[in-house]
Amino acid sequence: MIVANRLPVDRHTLPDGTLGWRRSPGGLVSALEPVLRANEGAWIGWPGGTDEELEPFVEDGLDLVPVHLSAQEVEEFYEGFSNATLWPLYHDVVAKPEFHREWWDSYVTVNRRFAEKAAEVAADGATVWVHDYQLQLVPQMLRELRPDLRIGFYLHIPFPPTELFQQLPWRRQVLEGLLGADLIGFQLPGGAQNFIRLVRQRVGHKTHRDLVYLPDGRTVRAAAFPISIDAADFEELARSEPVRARAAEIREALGNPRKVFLGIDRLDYTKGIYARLRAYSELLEDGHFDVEDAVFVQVATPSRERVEQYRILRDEIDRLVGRINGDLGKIGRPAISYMHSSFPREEMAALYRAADIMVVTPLRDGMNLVAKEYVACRYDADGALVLSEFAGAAAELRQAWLINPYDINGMKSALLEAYRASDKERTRRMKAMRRTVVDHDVTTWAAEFLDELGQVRADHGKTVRPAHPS
Ligand code: GDG
Repeated sequence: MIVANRLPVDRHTLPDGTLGWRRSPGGLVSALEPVLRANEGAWIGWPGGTDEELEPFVEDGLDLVPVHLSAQEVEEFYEGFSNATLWPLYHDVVAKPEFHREWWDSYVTVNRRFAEKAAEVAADGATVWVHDYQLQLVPQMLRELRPDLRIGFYLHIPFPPTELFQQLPWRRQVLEGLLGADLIGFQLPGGAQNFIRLVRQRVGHKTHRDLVYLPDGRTVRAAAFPISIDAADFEELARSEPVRARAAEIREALGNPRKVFLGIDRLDYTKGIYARLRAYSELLEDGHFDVEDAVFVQVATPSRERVEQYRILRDEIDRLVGRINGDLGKIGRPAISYMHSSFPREEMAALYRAADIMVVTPLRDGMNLVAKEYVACRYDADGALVLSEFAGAAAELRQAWLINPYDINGMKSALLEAYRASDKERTRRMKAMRRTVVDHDVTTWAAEFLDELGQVRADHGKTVRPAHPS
């Protein structure tokens, strides 16, 4: 069973005007879908919206179990504690986290609702995989209700260093919440180490390497499982005739410049969009190339638009792009081609195909799937990736042009190097990165986590108790 903040489907209006469901795009859904089907599993999550309280339903053969959120809970649990407290705190405090006691209360209430729903639906001895920062209390709450379950937890975002995590007024409760799991997965070994250290310091449990020994005899393992993408699926899409034609059309529409730079991000302050565009505009100002030679295509997918920090960011980027284009653009030749919208997957693949240089410069990012998707789409082993050292992906994609996103001059040099790189150099780097992405795709990721989850209970856990009383 999967427990995640959102269900893997979105509401949409059918041609006859009635409401239906559409599978939300994304690697996580594709990776977990076959596992769920093979095990007759269910997916528990919020269906979006606050109006109706839905009953469990089946969509395209998947058992979906909705958890209802009220408008106030969306504000306090989701936009508040999840996205304005935990999100900035876990991303190096790049924005100031807000701490409000009523947001925390709502986080506890909603986590309990998810746990109760999971306890109600899970079969005896089932494996439950809980996802991400919105649901960190669920493992412990669920274990109390259903000690027979095997519980895994995966954090998609970074787990912060102890110095930052300590700011959280409810730090102990969060650590104890997570410790309800048998296995806790992080993107990088550093996150797992931060967690183990905190558990030792703050909760006082004994630890050894990646294991935590609890007083009740249970053992919890914390380890890294870097997430990936469905690489074959992306490559197939990129190779398809319509996507190739669309990629050519995009370059044509941009005026067939020599080089196309590309950024694709949720419009989020962790993604480093502002500094990236500034660095690029300075290269134009310095005269390294001009708007006839190159264009920067920036797609900023609308995100969390009701959270204040995100509204401020949107205005800042709007102003910056306006200023750069006003200062440096020519008729029919903007310096930056900026879109604040989201696109279908086919269009994303066409953009990846159309781009010579992919620019991924987050200030902090758990993994960054966009970097891996770009690599997967470059089946001709051409194209350059400029990648922040502070994205989890940098641990695997060592052959990218790695940059420190706080160092504007360093970023400018890397962009220029990527712009000027020889065919041979680009191919050498891209080939190596493609091997990494193809060898370790999202299916391997899910299989490794679930295998390990099986092992932990067998090796270190208490004997699984008999079926829970029904
Ligand atoms: C979190 C962590 C971690 C984006 N715009 C459109 C669109 N996307 C897709 C991309 C990619 C996904 O959204 C974004 O994933 P990222 O990894 O880049 O970033 P987050 O959303 O912050 O994800 C991150 C991830 O979880 C997984 O664990 O890597 O570090 O922050 O797949 O392609 N897809 C479509 N239209 C768009 O306009 N169809």
